[in-house]
Amino acid sequence: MPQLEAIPAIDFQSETYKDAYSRINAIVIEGEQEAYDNYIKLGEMLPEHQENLARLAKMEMRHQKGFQSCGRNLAVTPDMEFAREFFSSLHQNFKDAATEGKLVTCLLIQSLIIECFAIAAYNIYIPVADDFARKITEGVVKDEYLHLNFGEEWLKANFEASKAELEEANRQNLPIIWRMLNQVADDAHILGMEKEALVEDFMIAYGEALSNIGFSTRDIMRMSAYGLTA
Ligand code: Y39
Ligand code: FE
Ligand code: FE
Ligand code: FE
Repeated sequence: MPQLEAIPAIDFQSETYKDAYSRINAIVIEGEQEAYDNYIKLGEMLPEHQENLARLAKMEMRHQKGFQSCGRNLAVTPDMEFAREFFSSLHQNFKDAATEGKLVTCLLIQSLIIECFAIAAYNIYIPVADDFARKITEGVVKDEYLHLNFGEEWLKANFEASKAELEEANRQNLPIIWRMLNQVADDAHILGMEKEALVEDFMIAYGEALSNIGFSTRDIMRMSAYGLTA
């Protein structure tokens, strides 16, 4: 159901809330760590952008510290083992692509898919967050648009040469995002975040990114729904 139709008071101290938060908070902390690692790796693959990519990596480190403080503020211990497992498929795919020198695939995984996932999750979280976490998340989401923009700009400038690899990387990795979303839907719901809203925000951000890079509306429809029912 649309999440604005009714916003019941959320008890941030209830055991139910804190249990769900221990997983979602861990996912975000792990995600920020992997984003840091991925931008460092991208800097090695793109020496002419290394300085800029190191700045993006540093932002991810700050995000991680911010979200760790959100967990502490609620006296929640993040379930990091769950989070590492949650990211393992994407993590492996990024690692394999980096080993094979597939820069375009690495950019699609981190700067498009993961950043759009973060943008959707953070935007949907802000209105239902506790006051402390809301302020932190508002600062973080601004940075995530910069990260998405880096990937868009590079891929746009190299569109013709990247197109085939982007399509293949989308085919391999987008279904993983839908699976990840399904895995956290129940916990997200407890935090006041509806799966439908997350899917919608992700689709909008990802579709806009593909459009900015140079894909046609027809391509975007085909690509962004890939694996949605998986
Ligand atoms: O670029 C970034 O900072 C991305 C790593 C962060 C990803 C966060 C993933 C959020 C998914 C949470 C799902 C909640 C429903
Ligand atoms: Fe609901
Ligand atoms: Fe981040
Ligand atoms: Fe980011």
